Amino acid sequence: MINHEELNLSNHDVLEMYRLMLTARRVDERMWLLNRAGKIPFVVSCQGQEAQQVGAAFALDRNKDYSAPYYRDLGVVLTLGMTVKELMLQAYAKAEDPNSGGRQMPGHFGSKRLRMISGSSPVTTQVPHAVGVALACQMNNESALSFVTLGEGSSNQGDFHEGANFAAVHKLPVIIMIENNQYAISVPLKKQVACERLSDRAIGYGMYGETVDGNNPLAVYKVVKEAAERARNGDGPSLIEAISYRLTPHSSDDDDRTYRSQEEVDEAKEQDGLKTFRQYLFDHQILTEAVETKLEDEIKAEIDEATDYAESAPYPSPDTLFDGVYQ
Ligand SMILES: Cc1ncc(C[n+]2csc(CCOP(=O)(O)OP(=O)(O)O)c2C)c(N)n1
Ligand SMILES: [Mg+2]
Repeated sequence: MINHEELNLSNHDVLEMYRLMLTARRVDERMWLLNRAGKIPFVVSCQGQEAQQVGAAFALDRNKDYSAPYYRDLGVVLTLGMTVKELMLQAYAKAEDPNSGGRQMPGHFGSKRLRMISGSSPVTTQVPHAVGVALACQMNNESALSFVTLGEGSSNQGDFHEGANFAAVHKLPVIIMIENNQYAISVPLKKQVACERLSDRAIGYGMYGETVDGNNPLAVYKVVKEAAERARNGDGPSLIEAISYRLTPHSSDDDDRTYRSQEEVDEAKEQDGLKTFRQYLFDHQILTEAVETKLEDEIKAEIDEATDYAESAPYPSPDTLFDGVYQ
């Protein structure tokens, strides 16, 4: 594995990366429990994708860049500053949910405070939106960039092509990251695309493209950091493909046993970035059993508190039903 010191990341930085990855995983696991207990309506998981999400978001300027995350991006939004309490308020669809006041489905992130633009359910619509934000950055001479993610299946839709083409023509400061988790619901990668690497599509648009191991947060950090430098230097957009594997069913309403084998999932679990990065940190004596126990305890306490808070928080009042809706 690439060494964090070569990337100018301190021991503290990589432990923080791991804390964010672990928090995303534990929040996700709690949401499944709450869903199966009938307390929250829906879960769409980040499990298996935390490494690429945290690695990428860690490479952004968290004080000025804009983002348009997609529904699995728990790791991205936590890294950018969304709190566990805010995520639980969203999962319970409570009035205080800052993403949409309890109106959107879970996983539709948005935060004015964090410069995160609100997403829609039709997949890939966030790409032209993020490209528009990058155009605004360019027109306003801002040094900020725009970061957008999507699934590999969604990269076959027209919105992706239109956004990518426009971004390359105008050399816009945008990073488009495809989170290739090898499935689009029940459709495996080989039935989605014929090209070898999704980043090869960058050639057709005239932009930089690179494929990276999405299970390795340091490798993803490196390519996103370089893409951010290109964007800020006026060298235009980048298309990054981060490869990992979706460890859970598509959502809490899906049964993946109908289209893939348990052996395949078990094999992918061996490559899980959370597991391999944990080992990396142990090998470098950054993580010890004592540090890990403390980390797990702190995360559990934070999730418990957020769950209790969200569970007892009020739902939006029916009087506000038409707020924010064009009539
Ligand atoms: C335009 C549109 N078509 C179909 C859907 C239904 N849908 C939701 S997620 C999804 C699969 C997307 O797969 P992928 O892009 O690989 O992302 P993943 O869920 O694997 O992260 C589909 C077809 C949708 N939300 N929007
Ligand atoms: Mg996918």
